[in-house]
Amino acid sequence: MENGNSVFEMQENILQATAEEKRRVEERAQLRFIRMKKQRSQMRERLRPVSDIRIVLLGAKGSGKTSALNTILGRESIQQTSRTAQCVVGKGVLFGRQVTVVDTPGWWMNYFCAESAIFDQREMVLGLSLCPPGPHVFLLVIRVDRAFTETYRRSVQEHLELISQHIWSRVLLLFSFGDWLGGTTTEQYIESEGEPLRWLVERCNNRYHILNSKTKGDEFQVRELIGKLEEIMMSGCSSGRHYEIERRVLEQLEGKMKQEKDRAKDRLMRRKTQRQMAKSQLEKLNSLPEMRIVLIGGRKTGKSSCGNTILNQKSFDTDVQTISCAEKRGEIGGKLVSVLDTPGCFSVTADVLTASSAILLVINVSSSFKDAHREALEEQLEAGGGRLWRRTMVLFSYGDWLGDTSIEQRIESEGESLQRLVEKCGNRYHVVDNKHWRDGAQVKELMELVEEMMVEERMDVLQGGDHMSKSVSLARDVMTLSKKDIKELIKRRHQLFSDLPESASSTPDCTAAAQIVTLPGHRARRRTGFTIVDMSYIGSVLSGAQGLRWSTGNIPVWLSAPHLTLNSLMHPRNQTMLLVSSHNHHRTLAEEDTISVHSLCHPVLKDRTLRRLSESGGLQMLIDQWGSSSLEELEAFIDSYFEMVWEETMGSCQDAEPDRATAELDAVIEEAAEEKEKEVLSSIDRKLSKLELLEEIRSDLVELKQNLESSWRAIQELGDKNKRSQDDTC
Ligand SMILES: Nc1nc2c(ncn2[C@@H]2O[C@H](COP(=O)(O)OP(=O)(O)OP(=O)(O)O)[C@@H](O)[C@H]2O)c(=O)[nH]1
Ligand SMILES: [Mg+2]
Repeated sequence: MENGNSVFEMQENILQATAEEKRRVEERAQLRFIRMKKQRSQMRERLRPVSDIRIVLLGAKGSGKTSALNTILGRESIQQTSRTAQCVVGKGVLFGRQVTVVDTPGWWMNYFCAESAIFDQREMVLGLSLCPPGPHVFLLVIRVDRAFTETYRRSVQEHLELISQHIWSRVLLLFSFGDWLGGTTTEQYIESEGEPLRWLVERCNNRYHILNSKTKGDEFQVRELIGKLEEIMMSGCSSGRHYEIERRVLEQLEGKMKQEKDRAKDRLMRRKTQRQMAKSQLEKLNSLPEMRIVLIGGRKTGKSSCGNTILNQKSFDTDVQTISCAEKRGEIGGKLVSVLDTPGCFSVTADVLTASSAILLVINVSSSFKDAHREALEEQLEAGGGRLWRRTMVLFSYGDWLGDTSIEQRIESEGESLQRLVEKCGNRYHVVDNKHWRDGAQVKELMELVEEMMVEERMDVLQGGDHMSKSVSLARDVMTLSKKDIKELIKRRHQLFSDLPESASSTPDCTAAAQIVTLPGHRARRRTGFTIVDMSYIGSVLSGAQGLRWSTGNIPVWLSAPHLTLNSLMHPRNQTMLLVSSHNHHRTLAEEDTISVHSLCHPVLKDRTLRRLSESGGLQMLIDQWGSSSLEELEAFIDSYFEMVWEETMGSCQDAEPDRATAELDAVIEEAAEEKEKEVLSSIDRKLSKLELLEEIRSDLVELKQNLESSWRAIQELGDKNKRSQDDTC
């Protein structure tokens, strides 16, 4: 055994190389020290008494700027609870000089300018205006306990040059956490740290100072620093003058800031009003017994951390990159909440969503947000068909970054990309600080916001609105109705399907109570679909045995007022509040009995035509008509057909979902489920066989298309050849 005595022996050559490097560092450190002393003595010759020194502190986040301010001004250093997000100014009299120190917000040490938030970039520049008419010196604070990498070097250079490319003649490097060095001299540290730091020291013309903010009352280090600052003030081009930011630039920045503040106020007001409206809607519904949250976002935006904060436990791993979806559950304020964490850039597809799924787009508030970020998020969300925005809100992570600034200020300053995204989410947003993940108040508010967000969809479902949301969320909404309402709803739901042909064929009868209002076309389109309530049917149910028929005939109608419940609907007073779409009314009546692609794509006829189609098995007839239909019609037909399958399947599942209901509700739902079970299963079988047929036709069409394309190419080639030979002959 080479190392038989079990003592670790270093290889001789490594030892020699290390000793050699140490000797070289020592040599260079001595040379640097001598150079520094020489430069200082030259500058001291020009010293004149100074009565006023204005300083701006610059540096990455956590570099020790605020501690440096306190040490310089001889203040008690208190443990910082929040980040310095806006510039702070401190003043004091030191050794007979009036000293002003401006503390500025730092940037992430591994971020280049393009990655830093606009607000932070601008705040750093605006710091100069807090020590009018301008600073004499900039102190660039660098921690000595962190490796100084090339990335950090570039990040420092880019951020400082935001102020001016000529800033360097006024910069002094202030090494913080000086106690870390122990017996090592500053020069030895500089020489051993590597090329990026040496580059920076040279850029600052070999000006540096070490500060130990842990030693209280060490006046010597501050006196020495003030001396060095005065030397800079007298040196080279500055010779006593201060740096002044261009007045025009300053005015522009301040003007922009003011506009943003005003817009931020408006946004906040708008959000408050929206929330009030949603809350008043929510009062008419019971609170959701459970909730599902899907976290979506780019890489390293804090999705998993947000999941942990929401569930108030370390459910998701934040030390490693998330590479697959994971769902965890917990209870928040008596509500069952499940959170789905997803990998960065995960695309939301329908299969990961359930009825009460809310989507939170996680955005790191400490980073810049550009068009590319917005487009990526939009792509992620629209992978599922693009209908998810109404149940989506923005969740800003890194709330601790905001310090004493508001999220609205950030949204307004970051630019159009972020504003557009927030608007797409209906101006719904929230901030969480995952560093203080035990703070329950932030989660409580988030839960409220999510519930408010879902209210619109739930109301739509109850009133027969958006067909997609209805199919996935009716089950939960049923739970929030009173028991009487539930019975009524299930009864009517069944009746609605069986009774429809009868009500459709009956002669409409005008009553004075009904007032018909026409909806604009675009709203009508949005509202049509499988969940349209046939009011002629509801009218007859509500009016009892006498069989009151509403003047709507067989035209589907929906409720105008979101607050209407089934009970209120029964009240005669509300009959005047029913809306009806007369969209293509004449055509509806003329075509009501025809099963055609056209009638399927017709917003009003689609519902009933589909039902007839599924009953009659007349799919083949329709397929035969495709040739004469437009592509849009064909697409609409396929969409409709799938929706129908989904709707009927989900509808029956909802009826059969017993575990979250009360005993009475269980009984009602079970009864309904049994009734429907066989019918639904056989209906699914029938639909599956039709889907198979569709698939076959699709592959036939693909083949046909390919054949046509190759024939077309061949014809073109032939034509070209003929033309060429004709040309040759000429
Ligand atoms: N200071 C602070 N750090 C945070 C916050 N949120 C997340 N972090 C940190 O950011 C890093 C990344 O957080 P993750 O939650 O793993 O981010 P992710 O989006 O899940 O990352 P991927 O799954 O890899 O895409 C971790 O080191 C977190 O501690 C926050 O609000 N404040
Ligand atoms: Mg993760």
